[in-house]
Amino acid sequence: MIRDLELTAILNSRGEETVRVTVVTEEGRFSSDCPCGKSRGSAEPVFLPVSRISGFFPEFKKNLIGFDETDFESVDSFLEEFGGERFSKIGGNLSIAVSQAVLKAAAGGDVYRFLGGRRVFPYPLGNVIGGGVHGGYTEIQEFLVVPFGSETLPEAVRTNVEIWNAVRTYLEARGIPWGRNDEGAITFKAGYRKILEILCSVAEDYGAGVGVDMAASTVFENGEYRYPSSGKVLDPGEQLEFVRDLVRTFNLVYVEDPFHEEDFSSFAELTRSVKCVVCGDDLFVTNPERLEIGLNLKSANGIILKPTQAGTVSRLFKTENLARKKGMIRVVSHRSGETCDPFISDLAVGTGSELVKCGIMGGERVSKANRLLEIWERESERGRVRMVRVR
Ligand code: 2PG
Ligand code: MG
Repeated sequence: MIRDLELTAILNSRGEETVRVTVVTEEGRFSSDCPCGKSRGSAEPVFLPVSRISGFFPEFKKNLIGFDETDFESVDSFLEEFGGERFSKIGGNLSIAVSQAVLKAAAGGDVYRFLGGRRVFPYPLGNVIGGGVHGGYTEIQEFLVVPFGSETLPEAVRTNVEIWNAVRTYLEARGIPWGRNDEGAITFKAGYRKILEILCSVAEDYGAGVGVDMAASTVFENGEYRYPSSGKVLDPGEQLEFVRDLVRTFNLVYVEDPFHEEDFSSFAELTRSVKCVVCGDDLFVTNPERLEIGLNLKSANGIILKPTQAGTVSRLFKTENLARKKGMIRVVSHRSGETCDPFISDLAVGTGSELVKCGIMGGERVSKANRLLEIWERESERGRVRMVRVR
């Protein structure tokens, strides 16, 4: 039974205030944190300032005391109903922190086991070079790698780190100044073509595939896609050509949010015409109703799953179930403003998802990789484990 809930105002990796919720039951104390995104879909839950949440939390928590934590779905139903439209009454940030902490309490320990996962592991989709609203010199937000050549999780994690270091070494050897952005991705002054040339040649040495998150809603203004760093202004048709050309020229294996979040039909045209994962993030915002629209229009073959977009874990599972039944590539994902809570690693293994987007460098990113390594270690001792088959 839930005996008490505690709220702590903590900081995320950008130094912004966020919430940690601790659920107290007879079995112990179970905490979870809420991360925060910068390239947010407009249909995402509303986040409330932590100071406001602190004000109503003492009254709010009375509603949850007495719930059976093992029936986490009932807690989630309460949060969804009481939270109102897009969780605007209680804050999607409070809601997901409560929901995750209750799931941890229900599991009584290992969330991935509670969810039934233990045999297949996701490939870590690693952000090597960055830009866009996360910081950098190009409008494309993330230049990613998938270590498909690796047969074990430890090898895959190591490969991503080696690729990140190889890019750093390349830049240092040429005296090119570089930095790190919100997600620990490398930033340096270069256009997207040069970046892709460098990353593709490094990735090839490691048998890894290359992808991008274009977070295209962030460059969309008055019906056009704007790329000030190269002076490009593209209408939707030209954007489609631009993305298609990128996929073909650089043999990309993964493209996330190549179009504005309401443009389901350009997504569908791209998905029809290229052979790679076309993934919807701001497009679907882990929302089952938006996924239904995308499935009817055949807009994408991949979907980002972010707890913060769903507002409760049950709502995420609803979207995830639908995506799995339809054979989509499921990508459990971190946010740019993260904490060290490795919850998404359990979620990725627990749901048997194909990919987990969790970054490569920085304590808040490494915490996810370390949890995956811990699960791998334990489960491989118990029997056969393998990387999920993606291609
Ligand atoms: C994304 C995410 C994570 P943010 O767009 O996929 O990489 O960014 O958390 O800023 O929305
Ligand atoms: Mg994205």
